[in-house]
Amino acid sequence: MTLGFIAMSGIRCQNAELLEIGLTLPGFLERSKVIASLPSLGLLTLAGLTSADVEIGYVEVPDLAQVSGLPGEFDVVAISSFSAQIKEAYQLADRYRAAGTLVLLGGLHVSACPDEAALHADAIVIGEGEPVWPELWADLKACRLQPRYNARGRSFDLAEAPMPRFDLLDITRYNRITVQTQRGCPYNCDFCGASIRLDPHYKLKPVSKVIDEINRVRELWPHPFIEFADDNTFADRRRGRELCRALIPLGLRWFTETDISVAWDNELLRLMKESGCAQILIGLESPDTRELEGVERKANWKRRQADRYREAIARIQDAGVTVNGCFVLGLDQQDTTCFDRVLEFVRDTGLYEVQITLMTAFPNAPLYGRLLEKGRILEPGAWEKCTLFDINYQPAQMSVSELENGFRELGQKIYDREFIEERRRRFFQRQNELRQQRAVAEGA
Ligand code: B12
Repeated sequence: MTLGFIAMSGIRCQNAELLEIGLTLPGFLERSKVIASLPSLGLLTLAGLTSADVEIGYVEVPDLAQVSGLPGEFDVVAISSFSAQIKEAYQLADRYRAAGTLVLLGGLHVSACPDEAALHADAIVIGEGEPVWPELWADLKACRLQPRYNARGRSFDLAEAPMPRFDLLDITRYNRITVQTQRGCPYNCDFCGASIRLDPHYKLKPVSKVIDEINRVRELWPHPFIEFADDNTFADRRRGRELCRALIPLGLRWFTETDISVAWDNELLRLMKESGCAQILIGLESPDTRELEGVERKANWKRRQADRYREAIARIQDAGVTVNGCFVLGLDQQDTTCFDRVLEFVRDTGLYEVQITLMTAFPNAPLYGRLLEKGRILEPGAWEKCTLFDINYQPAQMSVSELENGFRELGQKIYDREFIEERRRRFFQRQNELRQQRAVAEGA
């Protein structure tokens, strides 16, 4: 039997003007170029759980419009899903089913909208794939495939994680490879549509397993750049230190997403730098305490951190780790003055990298239900707008065009080449100063 893992890859943006600007603004472009070529770790992971008698292929489809017919012939296909590309995934699923191929659908969007997805698949998986994949395949082989496999409530223990099939990739096509060290997040942000929506637990993969996975990547690519496909790598700082210690001998360069609390752990910062951390991405969301009210739903955690954002960024960057500060524009507490505040904050702090996105109502996030109830979702079901660069809801204190224009203008300022270079220069100058100070102190 042949099984094709089909990744709907690439980046998405419906707003033609932003897309156009994206092509000329280095900041937008650089990050897009870097991330657009990441493989689907979810599918490689399921491939690692698939029995050896199944012949496996892995295909990426960055743009379905460029594919006439099918991107590969298989008996069964497993297609992954994010909201932004789900309509393409459904089209492809329909094409495969018309050709007599069995279609399996899973992933974040399918888990959020199972009834919709079921119309395009022979079987769907809700939640994490691992807990139900072996059972699904046993049923499939015995010709008793069920229409739904629900993994909710069957939290997968990452100590049991299979080795992702990195060997299925043409490794020369990628500038980074993803490895996952944890799933979930101890916090619950209103707009978050990431892995916490598959399984609510914050869970960690044993460090030895992470290292085995990286070593597997290194067999294919001796000096890889690793992007951890995590939601909050260092929420557990003790284990974070353990992870970094184990990474040091590998001589890697790596990137991850985490929260601001790393700033207060000097030992962790030192180990991050020593183990090759090139950058951490932190969801700051807004520089303004008032605007962060209620964003984190469990304990208003983000609002409570904001007063110390400036000091925290300085501490992390002083440790030699660059910060990619992420801001969400269009929060309910924001009015048209929010754009200037973000710009000023970026200027003051000298954030090395900045990512601005529009608040987005993903179908699996609490925000979506809240806005739908209030009639603020502009076009229910327009999942193609779930790109972080398109507006799919009525902002509370701005018009849609005010938000769109403010966002575009802020992007033009933040991604202005000179401004980027100025921030980078400032980072390296400060590193030099600190090096000199250390040399003086050591000499004394
Ligand atoms: C790596 C990544 C990418 C890569 C994806 C590469 C690829 N082809 O998969 C790239 C850079 C291309 C990318 C692009 C985009 N991304 Co992205 N990305 C991520 C990131 C950082 C990690 C995802 C990951 O690898 N998770 C680990 C794997 C193991 O989990 P998983 O994919 O969910 O798979 C598990 C289950 O879902 C399930 N499963 C998945 N697929 C299938 C299929 C079947 C058949 C079955 C049975 C099970 C199953 O089993 C897996 C194991 O349990 C997350 C943020 C995060 N920290 O999670 C954002 C994230 C997924 N991205 C997001 C977004 C918005 C985008 C873009 C729209 C951005 C843009 N404007 O272009 C595009 C969409 C592109 C597209 N083609 O759809 C959102 C999605 C929210 C949502 N609900 O849809 C996230 C959560 C980030 C965020 N800010 O909210 N992204």
